[in-house]
Amino acid sequence: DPEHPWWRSAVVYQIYPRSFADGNGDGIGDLAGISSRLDYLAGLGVDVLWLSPVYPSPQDDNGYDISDYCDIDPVFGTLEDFDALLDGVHARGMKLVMDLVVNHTSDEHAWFQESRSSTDNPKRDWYWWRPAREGMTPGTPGAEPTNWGSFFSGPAWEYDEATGEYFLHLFSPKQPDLNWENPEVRHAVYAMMRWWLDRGVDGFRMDVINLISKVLPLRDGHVHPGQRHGDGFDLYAGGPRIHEFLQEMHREVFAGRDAELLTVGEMPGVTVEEARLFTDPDRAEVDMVFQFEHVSLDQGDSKWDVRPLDLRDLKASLGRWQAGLHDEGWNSLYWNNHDQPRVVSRFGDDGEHRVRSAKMLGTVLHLHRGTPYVYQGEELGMANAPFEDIDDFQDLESVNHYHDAVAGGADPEAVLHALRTMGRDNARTPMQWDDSPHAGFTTGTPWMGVNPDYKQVNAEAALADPDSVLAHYRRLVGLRHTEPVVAHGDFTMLLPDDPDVYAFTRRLDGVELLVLGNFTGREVVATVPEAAEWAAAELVLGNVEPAEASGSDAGITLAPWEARVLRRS
Ligand code: TEU
Ligand code: CA
Repeated sequence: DPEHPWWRSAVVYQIYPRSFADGNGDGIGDLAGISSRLDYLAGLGVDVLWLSPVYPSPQDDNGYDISDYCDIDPVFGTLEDFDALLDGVHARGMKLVMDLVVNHTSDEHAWFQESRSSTDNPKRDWYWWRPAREGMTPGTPGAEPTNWGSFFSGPAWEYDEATGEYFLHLFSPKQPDLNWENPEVRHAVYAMMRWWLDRGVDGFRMDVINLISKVLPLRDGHVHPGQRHGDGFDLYAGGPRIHEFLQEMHREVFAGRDAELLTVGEMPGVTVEEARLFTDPDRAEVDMVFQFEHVSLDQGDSKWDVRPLDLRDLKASLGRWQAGLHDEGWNSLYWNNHDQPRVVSRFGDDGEHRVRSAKMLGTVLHLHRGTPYVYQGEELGMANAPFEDIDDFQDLESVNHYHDAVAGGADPEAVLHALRTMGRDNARTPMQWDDSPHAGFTTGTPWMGVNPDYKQVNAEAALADPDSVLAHYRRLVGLRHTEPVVAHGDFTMLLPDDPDVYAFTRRLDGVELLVLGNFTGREVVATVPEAAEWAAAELVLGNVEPAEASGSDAGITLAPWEARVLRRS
């Protein structure tokens, strides 16, 4: 049914393979480990698994730097292990989506090795090579072709002595950007994508896919006060050919088989107006996008400028996305992924009310209109890690930022505070399976320390507890499958000015849901319209035993971090 594609009632589970399950005891998660945990995932009820990259890679950015698109990194296993995993996923009625990282390759990819070898190599133009700024000595500070900074600190250009030119890398110098202006590049990527689809995979999550079209000619960005680099964002995000490229990809790769597939484009900085275009089915680009607005509201000028969240901003943002894509296009819904801190620590309470607040956050997210994504461990209420000093961090983004900021005169303790709060490593501690050493993640030494809370917070304990966060997530996933109003109903935000309560209704064919979430550790009153009637309505799902007579005409009284889903028809 083209009006109701299958992914509108699906839930996706993201696996970060390095940190999920180690099958061979070398301390790093792998494909055999994932295969051994498929019953757990099927038990959660999710429809799709998305794997972060498992391709051969020097692992400079944990696999987001790919040196061979058509193989598996030995650290994760072999293509045979991959086929076995895919069979296991399909046998359980689930789908498997791969990460597609084609804004850049690794500098160790054969394409780049050729490209850098000489200025007249046939693959020279597959990447962005530029001479030094006019009048400047190549390789000296400030001689970069444009003034852009990279996402991972330092300039976005690396000088290559072999040919005396610079190459562009929006991320690390080991992640050179591919030149999508070159049709050979595009068709090589499409051929690779078809190769994976022919192998049986069910779609792609497309890494920073809105960065593939750059504004030509490449030029300097505005230098904001106090910034060392120019801001090139508007010059490389959502560039002039982005829709053309995605439509071409759709024609070349997905046409004829897209009904069974899932495509989701990761798009930093994308606006709701652009997202409508990207996800309008008639335009044949992608099914949905990952946007970043709601995970930027507790940040100032940069992600390291940490601010408290004002709940009204969160409601205004997500409410605008719900309204903006209500008739055309589709939302993806997420709190967490491998780049974000743990939501229970970020927007909830990872102390006394960890379980209850994790359930509240899951409830609010999963009752929105859109396709929810669960990031590994979120369903256990896993929290941020207690990192102490800089040696505890592994992610190049955090490590580079620390050294850069401290060299620039920042207070090391203040920088560490920001890393502990926003750092990507919070998401990357090993999955907590049980209370045995290293949480059952590995029999060896884990590549990254396990969160010491694993004795309490682990899958085995959660499976045995009907009141666990996991049991609650299983109910949320089930609700999307069984209640058409959850998948297909319309959405109305309530109480936009209330700083404490998240409230909205969903409606379809005479069925109406009211969803309430208390984002505080205090008892609060949700002053929704028709409160007394709603308080008496059927309780579909909650996270506390509701107090008797919790509703009056004045409102519904919510316990600390309470969530409630009420239904009337
Ligand atoms: O992330 C892109 C992105 O925009 C950010 O979330 C980024 O990770 C960074 O945190 C900016 O502060 C994608 C991947 O999800 C990420 O893991 C990769 O490092 C990045 O692209 C490069 O491939
Ligand atoms: Ca391993």
